[in-house]
Order: sequence, then structure tokens, then C-alpha cells
Amino acid sequence: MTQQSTQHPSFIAVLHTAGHKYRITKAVNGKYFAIPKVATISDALELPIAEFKSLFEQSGSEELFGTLAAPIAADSEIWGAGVTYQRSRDARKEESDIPDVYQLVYEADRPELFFKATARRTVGTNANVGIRADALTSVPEPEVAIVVNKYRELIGLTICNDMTSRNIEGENPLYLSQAKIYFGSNAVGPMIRPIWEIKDHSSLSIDAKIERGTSIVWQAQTSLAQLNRSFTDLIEYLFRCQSFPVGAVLSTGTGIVPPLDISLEAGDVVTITVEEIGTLVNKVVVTPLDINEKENL
Ligand code: DO4
Ligand code: MG
Repeated sequence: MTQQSTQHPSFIAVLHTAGHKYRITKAVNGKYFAIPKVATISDALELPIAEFKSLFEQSGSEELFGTLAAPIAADSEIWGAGVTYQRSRDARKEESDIPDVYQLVYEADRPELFFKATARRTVGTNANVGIRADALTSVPEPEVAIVVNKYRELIGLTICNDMTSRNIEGENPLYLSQAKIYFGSNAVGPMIRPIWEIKDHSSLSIDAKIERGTSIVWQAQTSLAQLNRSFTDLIEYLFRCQSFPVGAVLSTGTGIVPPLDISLEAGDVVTITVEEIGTLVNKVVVTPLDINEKENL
């Protein structure tokens, strides 16, 4: 029997194991443990939080081995919120030919919510993210993502890189889906920090950088305190007129955007660190026009 220390923080992690592509585990101090009765994130998000927490706390006897993958399941939906920080509003007004829509949505009661990704378009930490071959400028969007169960309960926090083809969105906001949804456009991870382990999430720091070779070409910092919407409000709007039988991941928007003269290039490395949650690292490659049913970039 493997013992785990109570001094270390624990995380909800997904492992790609020999027998399972999306195996949920409890991660403690670099070890991964099976969670009784729960095989995937979707199984976990079908349970009320109290029930899942109790099973999570019982785990620790069966160690699992595999490769760390994005903390989602095969049938997960990843959604995004937009223009939820002043910096995102300003950057979009600067880059867009139609700036007023961003000001209006920043001030409106109803948030901007959009469908972002399926599992097939999502990678975890240390995997490659893509920039569209037909985009002129592309940027990372470093965001805190909330993981919500089918009962609208907040289970935990993770990190999302909401990759965006900047000039495509800038040309016309109606191109948003093409700017945001393509193969390799989404990274989530490295793991989910259970909400009951975070004392106060209201002002967690968010740091991001782009490295090119040995240089840092951009770095910036913000904090969740700058988020202009509450998690509760975002969840309430996400669940309006629709249900999420296996829960959802909602990325809450970016508060840091590179200046207009910075665009991602193949070979760049994007690193996003959120206090208490972890660090998501992804190398940038070009997503070809014809991905030819590749499994990975
Ligand atoms: O309005 C377009 C998308 C905004 C977005 O993704 C963000 O603010 O993070
Ligand atoms: Mg975003």
C-alpha cells in the first residue's frame, strides 16, 4: 500500500494510461492515485460536489502510472468567456475594425460566452499548441478556467491558453469562431486544483511569458482581482437554457494581451503560471491548412 503525505497539495489530474486515455486521478507530490468509483472527469462532474470530494479524499491506495494529459474527458466541452478584463476590452478595441462591440459587451449584464473546444482540439501541458497557417497574427490568452459539475457547482480551477488568431478576429468579430476554434487552439492544465483546497481565489496572480530561443519576447502579469465578472454570474449565464450532463470547463477570459507588434511564431514557448494552480507550458507549431486527421500537432 502506497502512503501519501498530508502536507502536500492535491490535484485532480488526468493520465493517459495503457488502458485508458482520460483516466482521472488524485495527484499528490508527483504520484497519481485512482479515485474510487470514478474513472473520468465526466464521471466526477456527474456527482454532487460533496459526494465527489468524499471519494477524492478516500483515494490513496491504488497508484496509477501514465502520461499527464489535459484534465478533461473525451466528452468534455470547453467554453470561453470574453472581454471580462479591462485589458482585454482595450486590446480588442485597438486591434478591431469594429471596436464598439467590445465596449458594449464589457459593460453589459450578459457576458460574452462562446464555445471553445472539444477534447480533440485540446492539449495538456508540455504538448504543442497551434497557430493557424492562414493567420497573420496569433496570440496566447492566459486564463483561469473554472471546472463546473452538472449541478452548477464549482469543483476546481485550472489554467487555459485560449489561443487566438488575432488578425482574423480583428477583421470582423463574426469570424470569432474561426479565430478561436481550430486544431491545437486550446491548452488546459496541468491539473485541476480542487476548490476546497483554495482558501481564497479572489486575487490569485496570473503570469505569462513567450520565449523565443533564449529570449523572452513578452511577459506580463495580472490577478483574478481584475476580473470584471463573478464566477457565479458566468456559471449562471452558461447554464441558461442549456444543461451540461457531464459538466463543463469555462475559461474566464484573459487579463493580459501582448502588444500589437508581438505575434506567436513556430518554436515559441508559452508559459502561464497561476498561483496555487500550477504552470501550463506549450510549444507553438503551425497548424497546417490540411491537418489530415492527425492525432497530435
Ligand atoms: O471577444 C472575443 C474573445 C475575447 C476573449 O477570448 C477574452 O477576452 O479572453
Ligand atoms: Mg480568451
